[in-house]
Amino acid sequence: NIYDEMERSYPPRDNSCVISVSGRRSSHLLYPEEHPREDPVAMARRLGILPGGQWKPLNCHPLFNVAIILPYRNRQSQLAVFMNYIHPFLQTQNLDYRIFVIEQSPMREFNRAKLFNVGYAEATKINDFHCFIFQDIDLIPQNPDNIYACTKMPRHMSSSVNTFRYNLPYTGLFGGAIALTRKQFERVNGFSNVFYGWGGEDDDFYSRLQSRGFQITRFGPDVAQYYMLTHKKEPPSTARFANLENGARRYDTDGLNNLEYRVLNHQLRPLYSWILADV
Ligand code: NGS
Repeated sequence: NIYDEMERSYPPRDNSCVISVSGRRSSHLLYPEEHPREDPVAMARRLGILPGGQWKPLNCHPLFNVAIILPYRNRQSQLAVFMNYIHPFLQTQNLDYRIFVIEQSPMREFNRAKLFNVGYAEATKINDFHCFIFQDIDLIPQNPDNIYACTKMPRHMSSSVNTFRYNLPYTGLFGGAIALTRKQFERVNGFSNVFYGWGGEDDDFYSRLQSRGFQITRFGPDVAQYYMLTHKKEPPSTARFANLENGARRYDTDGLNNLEYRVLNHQLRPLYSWILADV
C-alpha cells in the first residue's frame, strides 16, 4: 500500500482525517481547460478558502500540512485553469494547505529553481510547513489518489504525463511536480540558484539528492498521471550543461544558504498568496 509511505505532519489522534483512497485509475482525460470557470472570489467563498489560498478541513484533524510552491511568469490563463481545478482536488484529500505563486519580475531569464527557493523561504517565514510541493502550473494531477503530501523519501509526483504518453522519459527525471519534507529539502541546501533559462535545474536537484544518499520514490503510473496544459516550449539555455557539470562543487555553497532576492510586492489573493520577487 503506497499510503504506508506517507510521512505524516501531525501524529494521528482522535478524529484525524481519513485519507480516502478511491483506488480508481485515471486513464480518462479531464480537459481542465474546458471545466466551467468560476470567479475566484465566488470560488473562495463557496469552498471556504481563506485569503491567500489557505484551507484546512474543519470537521477532522488534518494529517498533512503542505505548502504548494508555484513559480510563475506570464501564464495568466494557465494560472486560472490551475486554480480553478486544484482547490477542489486538494480539498478532497483533507489537507491543511496553502498555495504560493512566486512570480519573477521581468528583465532576467526565468529561474524556476531559484523561485522555488524563494517560495520555500517566504512560506517558512509565515508558517512551520512540514511538507513542500514544488510544481509547475501547467501540470494538472488527474488522479485524486495522488496525495499532495510528503513521503518518507523525496517523491517525484509527475512521473506519468500525457505529453510523454504517460511514460517516464528517463529514470533520473525529477522535474514537473515533486514533494519533499522541510528536512529533506534543507538537507540538500534546496535548489541551485544559478540555472537561469530553461533546463537542467531539476537534473541538478536530483544529483543533490543522490549526493546526500537519498533514494527517491514514485507512485504507480496510474496514480501519478498528469495532464499538461499546452504552451510554446522555451528554447533551452546554453549554460545548462556547464552548470550541471560543475554542480557538485556548489552543493554546499549554492542554494538556500546563499539565497538573495528582493520581494517587490505581495498580496493575499482569493485563491493564492502572490509574491513578486526580483531574483
Ligand atoms: C531534460 C532537461 C530537464 C527537463 C527534461 C524534460 O533534457 O531539465 O528534459 O523536459 N535537462 C537538461 O536540459 C539538461 S520536458 O520534455 O518536460 O520539456 O526537465
